[in-house]
Amino acid sequence: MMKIDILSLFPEMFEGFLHTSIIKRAIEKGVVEIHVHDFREFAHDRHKSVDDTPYGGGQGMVLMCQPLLDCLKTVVDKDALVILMSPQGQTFSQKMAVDLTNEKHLIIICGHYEGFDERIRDYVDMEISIGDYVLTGGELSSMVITDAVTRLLHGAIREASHEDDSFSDGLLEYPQYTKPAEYDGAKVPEVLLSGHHENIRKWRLKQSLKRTYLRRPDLLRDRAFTKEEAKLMEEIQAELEK
Ligand code: 4GY
Repeated sequence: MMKIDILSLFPEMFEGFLHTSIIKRAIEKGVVEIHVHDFREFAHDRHKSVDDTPYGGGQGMVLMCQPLLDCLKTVVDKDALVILMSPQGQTFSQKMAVDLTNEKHLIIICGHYEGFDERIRDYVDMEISIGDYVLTGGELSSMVITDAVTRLLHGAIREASHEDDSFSDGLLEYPQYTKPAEYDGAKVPEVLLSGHHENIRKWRLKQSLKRTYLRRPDLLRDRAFTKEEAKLMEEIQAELEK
């Protein structure tokens, strides 16, 4: 059982997320325990302030240490990995999601509107960005991390159903089809109807390689190709030159 505590000024943003689909089921099954904490509750003044003007002047406000770190103290334990969501962190990846499944307890800090007092980082183990763009807050980012990690935990989804994911083997997924065998004149590739499992496996591997080569060549840059993959790559390049 993994525990995830999320510190946010907008706990209502998590309502739909925690009560839908695979995340809802993972919580019901006891695969993960997720709690959202409103750190505004730890503000001491009558306006419940969580931010203040920046020293040195300038636009906007800065999240202050006290409410956030007092809230953190109520959830932290010896097993906790404290994560700060920000565009200045390491870019999130499937590998990071897999690595995080080894943790017992994640604490994820979400800012909103403004930056963090730099001293908050003294209490943080890891800073993660979900990509090079700026959101209004870290809430969506924390849901991205929580979602990607939770679905990998044992019992969250059908075992081995994530071994075929794009990225799990460093390649994009092959094209998939379901009934009917012909829709509006567009046919399902013959090999998939053949029942010939070895031919299907090879076709899928080739499609994965081709799709990755065309859409995400960066993923192939330092890949150690198997003999079979190297041969398929030559076929793909020859076919594309025609
Ligand atoms: N990108 N990855 C991100 C983000 C919002 C101002 C600091 C991101 O993770 N978080 O854009 N966060 C900002 C808003 C305060 C967080």
